[in-house]
Amino acid sequence: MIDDLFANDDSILRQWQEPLAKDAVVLRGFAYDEAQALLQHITAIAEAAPFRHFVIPNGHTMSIAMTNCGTFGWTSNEQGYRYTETDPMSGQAWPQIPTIFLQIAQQAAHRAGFSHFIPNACLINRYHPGARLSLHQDKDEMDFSHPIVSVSLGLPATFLFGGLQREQPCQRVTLTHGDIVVWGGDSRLCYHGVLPLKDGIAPSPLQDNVRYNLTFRHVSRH
Ligand code: MD3
Ligand code: FE
Repeated sequence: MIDDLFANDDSILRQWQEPLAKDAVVLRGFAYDEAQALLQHITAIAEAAPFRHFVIPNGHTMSIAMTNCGTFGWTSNEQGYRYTETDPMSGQAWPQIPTIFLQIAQQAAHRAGFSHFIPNACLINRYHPGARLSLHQDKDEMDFSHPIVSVSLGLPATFLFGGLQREQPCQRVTLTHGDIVVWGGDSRLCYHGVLPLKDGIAPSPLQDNVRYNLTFRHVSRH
């Protein structure tokens, strides 16, 4: 009997939830089975819209590399940050969000209690060892009623999750291959960041010391 119940699918044993704060939850292992397909799509997206290191308004160049898919893509230069409908490198529209990306984002949002999440932007961050993301808020989407769904792939990272003010203390959360985090409601404008990536050997089929993070967003037309 027990054997029958678990014969064909033990994903229930590899997936659990960790509440982080009000309206924020880690869905451990939730994208693990789809990880290879997601990585193949990232490779294809990067062929059309290559990863690049943006310059930010203080003149520094980001240590993480980024690209996007969706109607809107996040971009930066010395003038400021903004979402654009075309890749400034090519002048072309960003690649479409693959169906499997949309399905995973929607399903994760649903599990976290956000029932009608339809992202129109997917920012893809690439971290090599030493790359980091300093403490910030995500405010460029304009409408904060939609959650953000994040998918981690490859090497693990230490994620910092703070409060609504920069000075508030941060929780440290390790995000590993296949983990999803959903942030909405009261957590949507919390400060957050990523510590410098430690060196390591990423899981197969990533033959590289790399971490990818997908963030699904709903951007309102400005
Ligand atoms: C908490 N990326 O792209 S994802 C970003 O791992 C970003 O690459 C990080 O922060 C990364 O903006 C963290 C998790 C995340 C994303 C958005 C949030 C956490 C968030 C918005 C509000 C609160
Ligand atoms: Fe962020």
